[in-house]
Amino acid sequence: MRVLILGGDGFCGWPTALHLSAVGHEVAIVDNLSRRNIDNELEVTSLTPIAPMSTRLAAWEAHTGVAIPFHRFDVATQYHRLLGLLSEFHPDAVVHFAEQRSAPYSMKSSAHKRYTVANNLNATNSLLAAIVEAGLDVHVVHLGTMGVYGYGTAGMKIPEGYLRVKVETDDGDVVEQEILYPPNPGSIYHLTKTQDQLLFAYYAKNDEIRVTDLHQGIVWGTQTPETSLDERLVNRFDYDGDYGTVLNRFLMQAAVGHPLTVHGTGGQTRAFIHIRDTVRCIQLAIESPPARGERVRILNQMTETHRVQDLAKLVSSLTGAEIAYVDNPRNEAAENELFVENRQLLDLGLEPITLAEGLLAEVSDIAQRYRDRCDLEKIPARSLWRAGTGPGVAALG
Ligand code: NAD
Ligand code: USQ
Repeated sequence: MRVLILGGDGFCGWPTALHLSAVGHEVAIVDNLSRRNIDNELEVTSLTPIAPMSTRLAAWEAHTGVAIPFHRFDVATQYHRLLGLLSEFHPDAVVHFAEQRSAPYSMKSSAHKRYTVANNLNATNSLLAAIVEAGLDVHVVHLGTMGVYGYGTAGMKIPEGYLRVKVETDDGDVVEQEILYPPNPGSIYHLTKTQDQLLFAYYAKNDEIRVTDLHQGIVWGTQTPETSLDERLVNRFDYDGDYGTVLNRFLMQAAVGHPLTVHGTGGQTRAFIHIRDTVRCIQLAIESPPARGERVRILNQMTETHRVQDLAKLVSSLTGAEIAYVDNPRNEAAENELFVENRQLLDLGLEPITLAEGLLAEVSDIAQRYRDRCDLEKIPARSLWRAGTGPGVAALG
């Protein structure tokens, strides 16, 4: 298949591009390098030394003989570049990662809120409008988030996208329907993902665009077999207070001797998936597309749920790291249960990598190896969900 990867320089996009290329798909990448520019803005770098794009691509070609074309432009604002590329490359599938993905970054200021909304919604709408204008039958595979559901349940498993409801009509009959699970975002970033869902539902209904929306949990780990081939192919590892996600942060903190920064009581339960399973899930999704005219296919892309305090205790037991319970900078439930349905990807053949198998290798291979590149100043999470709250300002509530 011909596969266009939007956001193919990022943490999930780069290993996905290499994996799909390795299994024989014809891959091209689009990225505006905004993530690298945000590193400049935040004055931080990936813990792993990521190579410039041309070096990455040359290394891949040297190892495999396969060239991956790279197009540097902004999917949200350079509509005609996108339209031209779609018409010329004629992809069977487009994998859409090209969004601002950090919740703390999206909450830093009104400018960051506006950027995140404009970038994410325009990227998604431009892609869908361009597919319609180009007259193509393309399968769009989008990376959504578990956070569209919120993280609470009424004691049931969170279903894969749609909730079966019974409604009483005016004449007393009971009608059963499936509706999009009620959105309940916890940040401006997560809000954009709930709005993406409506764009997909509309274009699937009106234009019969085939869409798979992968509601992904928190990705942990760094390397895949392809990115491990050569240091020039190494994947990025974000550890800073804005882009670092919780488990990778704990692994890095343990490696540099920093206490593990548990927000609040650590009673928050979240869904997780290893990066090697991410790339495999995307392959499974593009290789089993929905039919034209089918409603948006929604899959929960996660393999395990864990409570933040349990993750901290696990990393501490493996490494001897101290645990620090810090005031939570976010406005989120202090405690929640989380049960998630993920049958569809398992039925397609996913064999999950568990935390138990992968954690120690990650600590020694990546966090220890690159620990000297860590800037300790960048570890605290300083982005506040509400002005006048958070670390050093409010007591835990
Ligand atoms: P990332 O920031 O590392 O990668 C996103 C890439 O898209 C970057 O290279 C960036 O430069 C590019 N990009 C952003 N806006 C663009 C635009 N307008 N035009 C062109 N390129 C643009 O993020 P990631 O961790 O790889 O996440 C990829 C996707 O997966 C995101 O949509 C994110 O919401 C989703 N996701 C990520 C995680 C996670 O834990 N990392 C979990 C669930 C879902
Ligand atoms: N947390 C800590 N300590 C830290 C960092 C985070 O306790 O040092 C807590 C947070 O308060 C939160 C939880 O860990 O309760 C998860 O935070 P996170 O930064 O790991 O994840 P999140 O902000 O939810 O975002 C990440 C990705 C996002 C993706 C989402 C999937 O950045 O792109 O959509 O995970 S999910 O969480 O399932 O919605």
